[in-house]
Amino acid sequence: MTREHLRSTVEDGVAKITLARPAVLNSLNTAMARELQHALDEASGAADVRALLITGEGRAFCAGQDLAEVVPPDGSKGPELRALIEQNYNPIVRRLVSLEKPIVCAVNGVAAGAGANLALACDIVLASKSASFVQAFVNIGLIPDSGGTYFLPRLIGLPRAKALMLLGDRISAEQALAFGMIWATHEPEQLMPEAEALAARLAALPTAALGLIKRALNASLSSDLDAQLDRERDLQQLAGRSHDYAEGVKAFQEKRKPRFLGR
Ligand code: T3D
Repeated sequence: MTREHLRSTVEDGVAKITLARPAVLNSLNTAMARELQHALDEASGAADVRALLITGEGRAFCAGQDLAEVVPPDGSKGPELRALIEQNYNPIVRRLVSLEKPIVCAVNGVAAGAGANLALACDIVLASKSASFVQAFVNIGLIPDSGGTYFLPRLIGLPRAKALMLLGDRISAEQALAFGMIWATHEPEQLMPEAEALAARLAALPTAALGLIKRALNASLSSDLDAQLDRERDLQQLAGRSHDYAEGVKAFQEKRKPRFLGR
């Protein structure tokens, strides 16, 4: 598939996806949303990909929906946002969450609206100290989508999520870190080296186990303890059948570093 609005490369087990519409702060139009869905599918299916890294080109990570694309309401009937969300955004969020490989998000600049929430759907979020996050939806009369009302209260608690979403204020990456919304911040010039090193580290880990960890944690958000204990038991059974489990134990016994193959 020809990609106009993003770049994707695979190197040393890491698929790097760069949102690339910098003139409009990498805001998502339909073509770009489809390209991102496709890039995630490709990375999911590629045996040589063991971790993903998502970032943006230029001074922004992603400014959410491309507001030049949506049809302004004519007063009587608004645009079909239900279809837009179902076709463009929800498939991306579902892929990010269900993809059984670790996804690092390097937030290089402002992350607004759906752009902020796509970042939060990734597994480990790093941000440049110059980056910022804004639940911009309310500023244009919308409600947060792309999983924001699911992820944000779970990440930072209801009081903070409510204030951020009701007010639409822009917060710094440092504030997001203090809230527990993201994993780490880095100086702008250090962000990509740190993100690449982290993705490379994840790509060398036992990929099957990482996928099962994601599956267990996703389910834990809506499970009770009994269901989660059962789930852990069943997923551990699967992990225990992997090559990497045998290798991990053998390496431990032989007092050497394991060589995980990702299966
Ligand atoms: O269809 C639907 O709306 C439903 C789907 C909803 C999902 C959503 O994501 S809704 C939320 C959509 N996003 C926004 O409302 C964010 C809009 N942008 C901003 O609030 C600000 O641009 C930022 C806070 C992100 C950054 O501010 P700042 O001051 O750093 O940059 P700027 O000057 O506002 O923007 C720079 C350029 O990018 C500018 O173009 P220009 O004047 O240089 O030609 C601006 O128009 C453009 N831009 C920024 N965001 C978008 C955009 N163009 C199209 N769509 C955008 N979202």
